Amino acid sequence: MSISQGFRSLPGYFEPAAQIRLVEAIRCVIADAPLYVPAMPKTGKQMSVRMTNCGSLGWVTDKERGYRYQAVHPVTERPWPAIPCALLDLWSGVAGYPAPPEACLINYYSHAARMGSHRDADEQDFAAPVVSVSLGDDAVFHVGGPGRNDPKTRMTLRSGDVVVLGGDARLAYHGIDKMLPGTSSLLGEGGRFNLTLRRVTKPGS
Ligand code: MD3
Ligand code: FE
Repeated sequence: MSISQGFRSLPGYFEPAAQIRLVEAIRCVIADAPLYVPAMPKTGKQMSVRMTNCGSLGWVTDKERGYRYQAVHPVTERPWPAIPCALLDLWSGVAGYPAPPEACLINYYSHAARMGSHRDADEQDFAAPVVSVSLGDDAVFHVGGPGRNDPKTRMTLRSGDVVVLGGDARLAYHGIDKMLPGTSSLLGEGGRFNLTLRRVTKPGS
């Protein structure tokens, strides 16, 4: 089965100046809602990616309560900051969905970080796509199909790239195999931010 129907890649969607403005907005979010160390459900094994969110809901995970969306930061217990306007505009432009995103998950990858193959299935509304923005160093990404063992395609995600995951691709397995250090000068500290915009609830529910 092909995921190509719902997988839309928009390489270089954000030009360099727009990437710089987006990073500034993300740093403002992180000043209010610091990156924290997520842990796997049950085992408590720490993930190598650091996370935070903006929006009315944020995706979090810890040993005791597992994967979920919640309205407050797990450490500060404050509401998440608002989603920056540039990201709401992005959603309006590419999502093809009649309601705004509720969550923007911010993942930070150091050079050693990766993300194992998984599906994004904690949302109530799979009719809405996931919209992803990459900022900073390149990363090798894989996407397969709805089954864990379906054949995978690998590609490089670069700074400024946007990917829209809808249709068949919405529930495809995917992950980040490795970082390619030193491939971008956008972030002084190196590494990579990935932003994923998501609709969590069905509009009007
Ligand atoms: C394909 N993030 O946060 S973004 C995640 O680069 C996540 O941080 C990765 O997977 C990252 O859940 C990949 C691209 C992406 C996002 C969602 C998808 C690809 C996807 C959902 C279905 C299929
Ligand atoms: Fe994912």
